Amino acid sequence: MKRDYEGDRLSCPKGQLNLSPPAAPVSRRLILASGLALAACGREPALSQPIPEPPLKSLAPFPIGTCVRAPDLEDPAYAGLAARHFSQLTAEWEMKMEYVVQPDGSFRFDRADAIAAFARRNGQRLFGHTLLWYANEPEGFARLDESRQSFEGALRNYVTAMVSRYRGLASGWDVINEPVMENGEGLRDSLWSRKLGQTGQFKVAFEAARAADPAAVLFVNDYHLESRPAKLRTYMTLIEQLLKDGVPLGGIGCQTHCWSELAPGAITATLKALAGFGLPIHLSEMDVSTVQGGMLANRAEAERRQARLYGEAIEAFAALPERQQFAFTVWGLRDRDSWLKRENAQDRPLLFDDAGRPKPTFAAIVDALRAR
Ligand code: 9MR
Repeated sequence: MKRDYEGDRLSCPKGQLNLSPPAAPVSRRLILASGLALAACGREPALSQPIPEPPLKSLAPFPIGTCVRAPDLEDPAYAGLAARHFSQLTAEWEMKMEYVVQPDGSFRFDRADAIAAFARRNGQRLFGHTLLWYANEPEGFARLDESRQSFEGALRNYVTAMVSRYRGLASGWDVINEPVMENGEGLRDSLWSRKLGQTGQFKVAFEAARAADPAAVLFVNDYHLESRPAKLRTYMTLIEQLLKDGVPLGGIGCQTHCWSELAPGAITATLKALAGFGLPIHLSEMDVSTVQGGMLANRAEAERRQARLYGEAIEAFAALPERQQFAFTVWGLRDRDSWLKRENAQDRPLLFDDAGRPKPTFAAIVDALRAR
């Protein structure tokens, strides 16, 4: 169905807010092992036909996701990896306000729609990321300096537009992203908290999302929970408070951006602690930097530890009660696609190398999935 979204804006030209909801929604080890097995029965694979690695999604009993960027889906190699291995897609940045909200207050959905269409074609779930984020304070909102009521109305309108547009395809949404301060000593100050109050911002965003799609699981999501105890404590206190306030929080995100030197066991302990609330858990953005933490001098060791961390994360996730296994998501496909590689070209944080070949991290995941 073709829809016209020209009318979706933060506010109408007279400065009055458009509060009406929009229209209805629209291993390496493994490869060697298989080769040896075939050789043993006298049927060696021809060199020109490498044994394909198994699709991760066929091995995982829970949804397994990655983030993607719309223009990259035009590249057959990238699209092939995304479709073959993953059963859930998160937009890396094209469903954020920074892309969607234009300076004049209008919304653009072209790239999010392209990702949604790709997911639909490939029988994948879409995960919505992210509605309210301290790092996104678009001009269109910042200029709304009228009464609190109009700011709140504009935020409700935005959340309603986003969530209802992908209703039925998006299994869940990060409603609040990264609410906890870097040092873990409290909640972040942002445009949203200043205008609506710490509690008010959560209430508005969650309630609008719930009304727009009662079936979507609504998440709070944060990072460095496994490496900063203060951050985990504050995050858990916030979750407790949201539940006490009756906010329709339905799931807990644990981004899991980490580095090779992270202590073994930290990811497991964090997931266990978060699972104590009984809500679904999304391990939502995993990558393991091989350069952060100073291991650059010993790349081989960094990569061994990195593979072990991926394996540990899968084991810990698979050990959660089944009803709490929302999804396990890695933050990108090939190393060269990673935001970390843009920060340090030497980094190799993901499951596939620059050429799209599976790495030992991939094998570690396969092994952990098979060992369940
Ligand atoms: O990986 C994302 C990068 O490409 C974007 O430029 C950036 C800003 O939108 O966001 C990155 O993704 C972040 C995610 O949305 C929230 N958690 C941290 C991720 C890495 O910075």
